[in-house]
Amino acid sequence: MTYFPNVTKIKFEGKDTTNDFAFRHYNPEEVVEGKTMREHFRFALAYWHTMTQDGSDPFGAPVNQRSWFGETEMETAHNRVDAFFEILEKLDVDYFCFHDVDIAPAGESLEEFFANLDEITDHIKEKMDETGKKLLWNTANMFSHPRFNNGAASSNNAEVFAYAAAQVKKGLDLSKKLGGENYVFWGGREGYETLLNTDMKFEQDNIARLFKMAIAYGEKIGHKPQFLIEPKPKEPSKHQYDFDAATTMSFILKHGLEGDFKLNLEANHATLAGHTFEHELNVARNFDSLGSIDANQGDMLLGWDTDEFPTNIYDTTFTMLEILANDGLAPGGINFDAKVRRSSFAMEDLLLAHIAGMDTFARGLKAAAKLREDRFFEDLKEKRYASYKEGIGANIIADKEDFESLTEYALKNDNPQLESSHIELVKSKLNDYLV
Ligand code: XLS
Ligand code: CA
Ligand code: CA
Repeated sequence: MTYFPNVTKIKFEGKDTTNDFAFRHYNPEEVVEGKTMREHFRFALAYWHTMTQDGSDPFGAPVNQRSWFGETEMETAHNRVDAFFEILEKLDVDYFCFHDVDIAPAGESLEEFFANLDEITDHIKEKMDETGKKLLWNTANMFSHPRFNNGAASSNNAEVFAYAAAQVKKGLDLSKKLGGENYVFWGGREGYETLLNTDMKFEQDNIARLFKMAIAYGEKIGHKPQFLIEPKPKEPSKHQYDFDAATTMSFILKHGLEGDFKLNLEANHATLAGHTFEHELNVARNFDSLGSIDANQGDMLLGWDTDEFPTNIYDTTFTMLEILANDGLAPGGINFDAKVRRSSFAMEDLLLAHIAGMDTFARGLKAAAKLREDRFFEDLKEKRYASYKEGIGANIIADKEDFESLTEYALKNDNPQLESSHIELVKSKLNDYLV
């Protein structure tokens, strides 16, 4: 049984190919800066957008044509596993990510949910052994069910905290079973509606409590994936505690979680927070905490999380510059947290959309590598900060000056001359690298 009978394994054919089911820029074996593209990207597919997203929106019914529905929920869940691994194989993608609820039906009780997860992950494990595909990360969906109305670890209700803990424990057990390399926490409901009834400090301390339990449990079972927190400023909650990279780092440092926890950054979440994605990546890198990324893009004209496939070369170039400067993402990777537009409802759009994303990242990588080879930004920044290379500047960064000595200097040199940035020229020259 195959779900994509008309598509064979997608290969690199170069930019002049007329075959839509081919990579035009992504060549997994091509070496850039000493590593193959496959090693640079560590691409992953998101189970939720690929297998369970149905194309519905707040105004309309499901539209996605999918051929994996069976007679029962469990039959559908098993069919999805087969179809998913076929997609991974055909796209030549090595990794995948999932929420617990994406892969198995919730059933009537937590016990039944866990039993369903065990059965489906047996199937996933078989497929992994057969194909060599790997789990980049899994996570617990602690935001969709009504019980999480007021949060999971940050809920005012202690029974919800216990339920969330049980879900994370199960997630770590499954991570161990499947050899997961990272484990993600995204707190969509970990935030608040109004301070009128909210003890923010209490709620945040409780989130840290749950995270410390996760570290302790990982140590206990001898399986500690890299823990990742995924920031997002809003949606579904109005105020989400993990607003952006900087806010999340202050939480990590305040609670002594550094070392065990890094960041999983998503492009569309960055723009929702009023930042560029490269800003978020740069902040994380400055804390030595860039763990993994969720690749997608938002829409400039829409103020919500549209999770579009990344097709903007400018953005992927800046993303790859940060990733190269980070010396890669491993054990993290690039997860396509992206969904096809509602009008792309055909089965094959799942493949075409990922091809588009992978090709756009390949172009970004090549442009970034060329910019680095030419020292485009290095030379520019070196020149811009040149005043710290000698004289008073060199003394400042060598911590040899103080207020008195600097005042003495300023009194004699009270007319600093600035140089123009020529920023339009820089942007115009940069464009030459992108086409
Ligand atoms: C939602 C988030 C979510 C996380 C995993 O906006 O992107 O999908 O990546 O829970
Ligand atoms: Ca995400
Ligand atoms: Ca998102």
